[in-house]
Amino acid sequence: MAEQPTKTSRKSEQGAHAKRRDRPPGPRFEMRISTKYAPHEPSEGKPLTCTDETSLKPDQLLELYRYLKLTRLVEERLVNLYRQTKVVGGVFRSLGQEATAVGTAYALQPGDFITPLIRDLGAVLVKGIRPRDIFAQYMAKAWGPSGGRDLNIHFGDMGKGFIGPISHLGDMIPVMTGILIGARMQKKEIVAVAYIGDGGMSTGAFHEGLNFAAVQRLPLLVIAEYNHFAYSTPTSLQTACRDLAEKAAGYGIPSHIVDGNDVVACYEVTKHAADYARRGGGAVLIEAKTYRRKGHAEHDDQRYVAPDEIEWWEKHNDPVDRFEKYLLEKNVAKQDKLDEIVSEVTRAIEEDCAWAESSPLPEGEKAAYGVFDNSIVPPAFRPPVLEK
Ligand SMILES: Cc1ncc(C[n+]2csc(CCOP(=O)(O)OP(=O)(O)O)c2C)c(N)n1
Ligand SMILES: [Mg+2]
Repeated sequence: MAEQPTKTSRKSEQGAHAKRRDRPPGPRFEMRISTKYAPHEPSEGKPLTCTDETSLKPDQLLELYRYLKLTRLVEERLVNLYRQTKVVGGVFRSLGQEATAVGTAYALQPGDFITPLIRDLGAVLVKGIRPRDIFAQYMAKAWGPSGGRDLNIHFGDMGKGFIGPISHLGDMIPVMTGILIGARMQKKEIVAVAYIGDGGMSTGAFHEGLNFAAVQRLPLLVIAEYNHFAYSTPTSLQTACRDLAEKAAGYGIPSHIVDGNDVVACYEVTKHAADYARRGGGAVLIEAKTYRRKGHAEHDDQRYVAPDEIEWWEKHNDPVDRFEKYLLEKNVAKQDKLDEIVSEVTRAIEEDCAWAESSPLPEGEKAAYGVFDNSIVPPAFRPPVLEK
């Protein structure tokens, strides 16, 4: 007959289980929100610039400036194309929040992965996608990255670490979690960044994905863009939290609040979080405080926005103006150097746009190919009986 466990041995067994359940060790509840790079009021009425504390070298700062201008000017060109009815679908601007996408993506290593959303064109450009691909994609041209099958930033480039997003908000969080599990199995040390809006954070997929990443201690950085709106819904009607960063406590992961209009702060905070994640610390939530100065897309007349609000942000808290002031005040460059960068960017955009405009539209029947793996699923054509 098997020996009955004594009271003491049952107790020690429970102790072992309890120990295993007690992961990770540490205090029971700790709100780990770093506000080192959070927005602050301008001192003595001085205009805002960028954070002083940076490890970036002058060449890198100028490269950041180039990406900021590139993002803004590519989008301006897209608006022109839209007004000429050359764009298929909508144009989604990141006007006023370019520093978030550019600064965060610039902190990554070439092998790291991102999945952007519609306000993150800057991150796509930092990852090495050329403006010509963006123009051709928005115009649904045959030479575009999806060959006219999809629009705007709905394409990807695995080689460059750019996972194309699908429209369903929140769903890319579990996808990036899967990418990181795959990388871990292949013993690849990469970090992945998933961008999400204040609206997208209210989805079930966001919660499930981030919870799993946290439990698995995966190096996932979630950049939560607090830009005050989801379509016309203000963030105050989206969440009862004051700061999106508070949500990290529910997953047991650290979070940061960063001034999303300070490109240097966005870089620094992401660099710090990426180092932590790469060292095995696990997932991090970074909330970038910013403001969406255009409507959801070009068709949106923003009638729901309070009077003068957009003008206030344009005049007092524009990320490009702030960084220009910073570069000039810190003597990183003189005005003529900045003008030279803008001329070069403008020239590149003209060339790339002309190339994209010269592309043909795709042939209709080709759209049936390359949607599924055609070695498994044959392309679907309309049965002749329906043609009549
Ligand atoms: C699950 C899901 N619900 C609704 C939509 C429709 N939709 C597309 S963008 C958008 C607003 C998103 O707001 P936010 O997440 O704050 O991002 P922002 O546009 O401000 O960058 C909505 C509701 C969607 N694509 N997916
Ligand atoms: Mg939003």
